[in-house]
Formats: sequence, C-alpha cells, structure tokens
Amino acid sequence: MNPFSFEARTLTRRAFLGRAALGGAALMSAPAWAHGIDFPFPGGFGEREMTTSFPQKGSMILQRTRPPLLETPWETFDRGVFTTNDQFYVRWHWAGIPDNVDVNTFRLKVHGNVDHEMSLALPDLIRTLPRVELAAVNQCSGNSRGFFSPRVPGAQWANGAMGNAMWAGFRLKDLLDSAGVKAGSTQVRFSGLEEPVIEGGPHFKKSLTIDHARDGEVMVAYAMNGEALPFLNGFPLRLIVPGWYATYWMKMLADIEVLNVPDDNFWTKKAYLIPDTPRANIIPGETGVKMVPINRMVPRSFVTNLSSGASIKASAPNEVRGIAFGGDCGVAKVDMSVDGGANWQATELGPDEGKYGFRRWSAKIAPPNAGSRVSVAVRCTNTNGDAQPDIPNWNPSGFMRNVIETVDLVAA
Ligand SMILES: Nc1nc2c(c(=O)[nH]1)N[C@H]1C(S)=C(S)[C@@H](COP(=O)(O)O)O[C@H]1N2
Ligand SMILES: [Mo]
Repeated sequence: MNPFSFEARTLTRRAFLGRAALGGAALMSAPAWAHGIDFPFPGGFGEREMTTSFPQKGSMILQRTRPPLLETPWETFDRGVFTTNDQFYVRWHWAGIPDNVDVNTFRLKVHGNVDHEMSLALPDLIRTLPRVELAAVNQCSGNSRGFFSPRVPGAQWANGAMGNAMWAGFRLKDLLDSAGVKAGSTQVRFSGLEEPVIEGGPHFKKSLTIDHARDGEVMVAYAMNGEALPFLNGFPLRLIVPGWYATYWMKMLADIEVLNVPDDNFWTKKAYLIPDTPRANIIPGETGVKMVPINRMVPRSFVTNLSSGASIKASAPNEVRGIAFGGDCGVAKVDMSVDGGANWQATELGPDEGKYGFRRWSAKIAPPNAGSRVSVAVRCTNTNGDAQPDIPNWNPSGFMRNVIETVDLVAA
C-alpha cells in the first residue's frame, strides 16, 4: 500500500538480484545504499493517523482536520456494497462549515432564469416532491491520487475517497419544473452553506448543463442509507449526480441558480479540469493540452478481503472477493488474472443493487504449493464495453485513476 515502502521493496529486490548476479565479492563490497533504504516518511499510507473525533463518524483515516478530509478505512469496503454513514469519507474545500443547521429555518432557494423564484422549507420539499431512491457511488475526482507516479500535489488519498449509498430524495427535474425554467437557460449552478475562510476566496459552487440537470436522474437527497445525511456529508440536502465525480455532488445544498450565460465562477471554469484526452491521460510535463471540466466516472474494481502481503492457504481454494463499479453505467463483468494479465477468468458477480452502485465479485484461487506467490489482478468491464486499462493514467491533478489493481499474496 505504501508507495514508499513499495519502492523501497522494489529497490531492495533489484539490489538483491544485482548482487546475486555479481556474486559474493560484489555483495561484500556493495555500498550501504545498495541494500535498499527504508525512508521513514511521515504520513505515508502505512502510517496514516486514525481519528474518531469527528461528529457522527467512526474510525476514519485523518487526511486533514480543517477543512475535514477523512478517508474510509479499507476494511469497510469488504463488509458490503453499501458504505455505512459513520465511515463514509468526507471532503470539504473550505473550513467555514456551519456548526449547525436549523431545520426549521433552513430554506432551499431556486432562482435566476425561472418563472417563479422559490425559497422552500424542508418539510415542504419532502412532502410535495415525489420521493425517489437510487444507489450510487460518490467518488472524489482525486481518489487514489497518492498512487500517482510521478507524484502530484493534493490530498494523498489511497483508494478510500469513495463510497456507495442508497440515496433518497427528489428529482432535481421536478424541482426545476415547479420553478419553471425559462427559455435560453444554459446551466444550473449549485452552492452550499459553507463559507470561504480567506478574504475574497471563491465560494464553492459547481454547475451542470441545463439538460443534465433535467435528465431525471440527478437528484437532491435528504437521506443516505435510510437516515438523515451525516452533517459532514451534507446535511440536510445534497446533490446526487449519478455516474459523475463527487465534485458536482454539492453538500448542504442551499442555493440553485438557473443561468442564461455560461458559468464563469472559479470552481466551474478553472478548477476540476482534466486533459481532453482518453482517460485524461498525458505524459508528465506535456503542455498545451486542451482542458475540459471533469465529468463521467470510469470503471474500477478492487480486492477487499486481502491486501498485498497477506498469506493464503496452499493447495486449497481461497476466496478472493471485492467490489467493482462501472463508473457512468453498470458492471458487465469483473475478470481476474493470476498470471500477470496473460489469461483472464470471469469472477462471480453479486446481486445488482443499481447500475451506479458497487457490485460484489468473488472468485476462488488455489496456489499450487507453500511459498508460491500469487498476484491477483482484477479488471472491471462496464456495460458500455469500457474496461480498466493495464497502464496507469497520469495528469497533474491526480484525477481519474482507474488502472487494473493487483494484490500480491503468498501461499503458506
Ligand atoms: N458544499 C460542498 N459540497 C461539496 C464539496 C465542498 O467542498 N463543499 N466538495 C465536493 C467534493 S470535491 C467531494 S469529493 C464530495 C465529497 O463528499 P463527501 O464528503 O460526502 O464524501 O463533496 C463535494 N461536495
Ligand atoms: Mo473531490
């Protein structure tokens, strides 16, 4: 998991092979650095601090305190395809988050290029708009950024800046229809209750095109896994944009503005841009690439019951299982390879809880004898026919990692 210890391991192995080839004399005279160096980097994945200090949250990996950035511990993903609210990851841009939200005075404003501007209380929204439910993965654009090589700045997430929940709420379309969107509308802009902490800092706002906002899938959630949203996950209302990266999933949603001009606010126009290339992939250092707003998610799959270094039984079937998601559509299949990607076999898929959610997969492996090493690679192909690539993508923001993941196991 720790890229530093991984590099150190690789170095050690390489140094070892080098010495073995050169023979004993070389071994004796090898300089100290050739033996591999274990850098005691603080904050590496292996030694990230755990915290239980945040309201409504259980044990979480602490990335940052203010604003809170909390990562879901990996074991959580093995417990089921729904990520529990108390361990659902947390990410905020500004620390000016309110201490409480008064449900009696809270209003959701709908304004701008509409026939009727509205300011709606929670009970009215819940009572008047038809309730819908949807399972969907909320994944930070920068999930897994810590694995980028060359490394890139930003929160050094491992794979836990994602989660799947059953969201309940109402369709954004129904709300917009009741406000009456006027002709000539271009985008719908969303903002939450928190405030920037630096003078003149841009309030966090994100926009969707008018057609996307009215596609009937984008929703405003007031419940998550059957409960009110945890405060840090956006109580009392948040936007759910199925299949799209979480940056659009506005928390503590309080303001919806229908625009008739392109949104030129900082967060939509300047932040969260990706290279307009397949998988947002560029060569490190490449310049002059056209940039576009980040958008649809891509397929991913993970082993959840075993981590690299774990030992499994020799000459006996061992269960390997994990989760997969299709990105902007469902999971068609999850294949597994134990020979470095030469051959792939289908794994068994668990129940389909909704195309935008996590899907369980499982398979059996039986290593031939004690001491044998098995690298298990898993590859999700989504229902659009898009499969995870075997080479990691790279971009300077550390967005959209979806390379095939591998765990290295040893039979004992
Ligand atoms: N109001 C508000 N909503 C927000 C953000 C924010 O900073 N403020 N961050 C976005 C980003 S970048 C992410 S990754 C998700 C994180 O959602 P979570 O904290 O519920 O996991 O919220 C999104 N919605
Ligand atoms: Mo994010």
